[in-house]
Amino acid sequence: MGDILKGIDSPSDLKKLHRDELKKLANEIRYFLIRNVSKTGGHLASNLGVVELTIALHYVFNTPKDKIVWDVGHQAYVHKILTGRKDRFNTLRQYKGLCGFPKPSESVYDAFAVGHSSTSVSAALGMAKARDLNHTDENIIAVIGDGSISGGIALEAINNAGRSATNMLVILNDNEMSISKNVGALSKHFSKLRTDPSYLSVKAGVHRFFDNIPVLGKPVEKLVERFKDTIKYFIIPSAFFDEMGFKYIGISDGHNIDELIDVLEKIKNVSGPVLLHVHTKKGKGYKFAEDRPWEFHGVSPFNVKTGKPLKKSEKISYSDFFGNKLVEIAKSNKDIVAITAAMADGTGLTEFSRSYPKRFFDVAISEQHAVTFAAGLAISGKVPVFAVYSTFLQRAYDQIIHDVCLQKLHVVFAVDRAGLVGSDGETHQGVFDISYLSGIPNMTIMSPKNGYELENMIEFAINFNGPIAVRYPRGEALEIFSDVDTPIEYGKSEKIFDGEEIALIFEGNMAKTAFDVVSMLRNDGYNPILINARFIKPFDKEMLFDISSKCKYIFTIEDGLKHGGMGSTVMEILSGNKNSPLVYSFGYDDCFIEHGSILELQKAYGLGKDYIYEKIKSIVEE
Ligand SMILES: Cc1ncc(C[n+]2csc(CCOP(=O)(O)OP(=O)(O)O)c2C)c(N)n1
Repeated sequence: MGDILKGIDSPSDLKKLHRDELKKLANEIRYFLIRNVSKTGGHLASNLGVVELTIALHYVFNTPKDKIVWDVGHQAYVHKILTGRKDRFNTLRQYKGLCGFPKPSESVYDAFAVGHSSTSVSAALGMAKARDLNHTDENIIAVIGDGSISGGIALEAINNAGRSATNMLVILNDNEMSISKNVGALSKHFSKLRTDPSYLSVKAGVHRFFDNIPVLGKPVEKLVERFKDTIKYFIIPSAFFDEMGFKYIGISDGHNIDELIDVLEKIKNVSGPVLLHVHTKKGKGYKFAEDRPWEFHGVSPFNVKTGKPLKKSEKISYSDFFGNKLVEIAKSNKDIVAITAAMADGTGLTEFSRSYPKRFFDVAISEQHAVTFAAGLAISGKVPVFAVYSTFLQRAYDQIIHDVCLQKLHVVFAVDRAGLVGSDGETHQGVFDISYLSGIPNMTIMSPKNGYELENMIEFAINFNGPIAVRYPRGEALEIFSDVDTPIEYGKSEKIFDGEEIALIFEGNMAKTAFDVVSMLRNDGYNPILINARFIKPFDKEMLFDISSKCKYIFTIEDGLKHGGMGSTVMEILSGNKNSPLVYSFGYDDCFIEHGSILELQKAYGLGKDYIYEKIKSIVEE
């Protein structure tokens, strides 16, 4: 750790440094970030891009009294390092270690819990309104990226904030990137602001800006002159933000600490909503991340010298199985269109986007829009496939109900990262989708036991007619039961082993665990039936009534919440049935699940195979 960084245990230590030392500190932080993230994995490129901005914010503002609300929060590592957590930084994203996102229960410096995008302006406006009602005087700052600002909720908040007289600062961290290159009209507007000389009317801009600032008053001209002297700085109009009621100020060089500190000092006391547009480089200071920022957005442990991952898996991920199959089917079925909300790489759609650019839509971070857009495509005869992570689809709940399911439209939801995802933690664990999708009329939900079954399910979903979701987990696809390949029939499960007395019904990703538990029970002389549910909705009632007549015990195992999950469905179907077997469901309790490795978390939260085996034995032998 560098000498200056060693001495920083809180922002008050930072404030004692001279400006020259801040630049050295920025270098030390970059070195520290690269070294640590190369071991723990995490979000590297976005953090390298905000080193100077974060230093300047903590230098100028008084946190934790002043509140910094990070959008998404994946770029808050530097903030964590400066706010007393550098010594635990080697535990980042590990079980019981530091969370990879801001978390108020971890530190008073984390003003708001986050992990999903586009919430910062709303939360900051709420805090600002509460401050006004409380007659206190803290500053409220939202830091939002050019990717996240296109999310519907962010635009709703800007619309609301821009017409209130509330003091708040929104910093637009414009690095021209979402995870991949940013897309959309707003992104184009930002690029125009950065590059179009006709927008750079410095003098007029300076006058316009300060003429509008009540607290600064006179002598405006003198101030303007000083301002221009101290900062090499353009003040240019943004039609969009101006019209939305913000005092827009930009564009500031996000890697020039002096400039950032000067501008933040100046606008700190400006009244009303202000937007500061900062231009940064994603991956700044680490060549590999600057060259390929999308690869260093979220990384697994890597070799610092080569930029290459330490472990390269030979196995194919579920996302790849999905993406490859879709490319193949789309060759003959020209109605297939694919949609992503800024996650083409993560969801396995990159090849599709190259093969069928006209049938591929990156709609930017806008999951709600993506679903209703898909509904529009479906009602017009196309077969839209929306590939989306389980937790990000939560954003679009009403769109799924109101725009897709109500009209029984054929939209395919490829629900990636379903089940535990591990180190991203609470905000990203995909444990809710079975519960939130099951309760919607007309929705079908499937879950594959391995990569090959995922391919068959995608084909089935494409040829289906109606809303249909296929949920599958993060990472390498299971290969288990690859020799068991019965054709998929609507609403039918697949019997893997016949047996007696005990039945285990698993969903998708729990195939391996269920198989291991069955093997352990067999060693004890039991002969359990093993069922692959395949369809979580509609659930296979015929199979259920059949095994109910043969078994004394039915155990369900799912990578999701118990509440409203597959086990609940089984109990509901059997409720009121005389002589029903004892039903016990394995899944997650009613709680949020922290970060850690998937195996650690499964063990800690009741889905480890040993726990399941012991529990089954204790019930059966009672
Ligand atoms: C609702 C939601 N959708 C998708 C994501 C996944 N995601 C995390 S960061 C990110 C890109 C954000 O881009 P930007 O705001 O410009 O920040 P940058 O990483 O470029 O600093 C995306 C798509 C998310 N966190 N939340």
